[in-house]
Amino acid sequence: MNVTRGFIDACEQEALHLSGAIQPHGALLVLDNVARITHASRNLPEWLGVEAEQLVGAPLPESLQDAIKGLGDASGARLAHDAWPLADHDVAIAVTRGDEGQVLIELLPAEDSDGDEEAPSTPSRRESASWPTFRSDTEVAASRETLVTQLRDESGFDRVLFYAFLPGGDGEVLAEARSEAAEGSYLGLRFPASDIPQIARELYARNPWRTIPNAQAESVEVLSASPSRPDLSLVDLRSVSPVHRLYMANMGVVGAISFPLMTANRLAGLISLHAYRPRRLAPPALRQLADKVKRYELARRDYETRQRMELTDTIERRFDAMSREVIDEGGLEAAWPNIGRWLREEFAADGVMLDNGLGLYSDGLHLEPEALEAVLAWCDSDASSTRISESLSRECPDMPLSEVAGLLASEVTLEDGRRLRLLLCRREEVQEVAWGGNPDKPTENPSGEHPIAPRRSFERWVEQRLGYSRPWPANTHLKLLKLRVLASAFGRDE
Ligand code: BLA
Repeated sequence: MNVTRGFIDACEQEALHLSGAIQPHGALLVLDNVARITHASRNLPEWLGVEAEQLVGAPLPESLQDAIKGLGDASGARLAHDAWPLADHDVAIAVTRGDEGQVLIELLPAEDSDGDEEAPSTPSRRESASWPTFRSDTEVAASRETLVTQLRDESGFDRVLFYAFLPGGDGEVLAEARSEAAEGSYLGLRFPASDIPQIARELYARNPWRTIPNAQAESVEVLSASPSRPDLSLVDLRSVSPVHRLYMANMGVVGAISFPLMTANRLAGLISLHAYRPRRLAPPALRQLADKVKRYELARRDYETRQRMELTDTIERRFDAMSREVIDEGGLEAAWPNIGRWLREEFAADGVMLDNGLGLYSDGLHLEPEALEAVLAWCDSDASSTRISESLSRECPDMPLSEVAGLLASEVTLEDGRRLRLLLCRREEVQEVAWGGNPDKPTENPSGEHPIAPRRSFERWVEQRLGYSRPWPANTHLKLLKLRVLASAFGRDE
């Protein structure tokens, strides 16, 4: 049996939102939609001076009733009170509307803290509402550096990582800021997708941040009126998965904060803050850091939209010129020497093949007939009109040995029903990928104390990747979409 696979599957099944427990630095009350307490954390006496057992089934105590006034009805609606007078001191309160209409009330310390000590508060500065205008990829990269450095300075954490996901779910550290306490660098390293299960990614996409002030602290049980556990999807106090606590311990990390990086409503990465001792920030400081991340995100999205528009424009102009050339030459056969060369340059490919239903043209690196047949069958096995691969030998195992490792395939149906197919080919280039630990060993079983545990070593581990081409650039999809501009000209052949 593949033990590692089994373990990862088990992690993917862990219902994080139904842990039935919270982290001990705060307390939780859950109200149903008729404002009766259905769940209460066992540590409530420290906060309200009342036993959790007495609260379950009762209405919300008077001292908190005003705190939930004005909460919207939509799931995910939030209210924040940074200093709410409770008994003899101020607490922070986060109120959230759950998916079933319930009200989630988190009571939190109003001050930042370093271990048992109260930490000097993060200075609260008013940030401007505007965001910068980036003019080049270099400026975007420089602003990532600035962002992680500012987050480290303002949070007092030891290491800040800008961690971006790649198409398959693995992630890469694109920027890093660290204090003297942080040994070694994670910059440029990749981490396997299994380090952050899908269910955790979905939760991070729905919350403004995930905080773990002390991964070593014991969690606190949440008491229920019924056998059902509360849904803690939108509760930041949610207890930490035992697997992730071990992972953090293996990395030497005690305190963590993650901020989501979103692209088109999908989690595209995380900014991850590490502390080597317990460290907790109060909501105003967290909001300030989250605002900084948001402003970077807005600027980046704005830049990408402008880039896409400019690129669409220039591609259209170049594609128009090509289609005029085919028409001027009287058909594809006569124009092919120029068109073939141009397509290779446009897509930075080592070769191109074009089948317009009347003839097959090729230039440079190409698939031999048997390999071509296997690749076309692979293309047809998918409903989409485009296929992109950086490793055909892996994705299309029926293909006989070929020099072609990377492929872009696109098909367009012409007006007369003929199928026009374009295949762009790249040869293999041996690549080195640096991982944070061996990605084939996401787990280890060193002590027997836990059946299996996350890997222990995050040392740079270099993989030589065979059978891959250089990755196709991010704007490839855009170009393939615009190929339709060329299709009718490419269909001409007399
Ligand atoms: C969560 N895993 C996370 C989080 C990060 C990582 C950032 C978010 C919580 C946090 O802020 O700590 C992973 N941390 C990283 C990576 C880097 C980093 C890649 O700093 C790179 C520098 N983890 C495993 C395995 C499993 C697993 C094998 O290694 C199980 C399959 C699980 N990771 C796991 C779980 C969570 C998690 C369950 C959710 C923790 C929670 O929110 O309770």
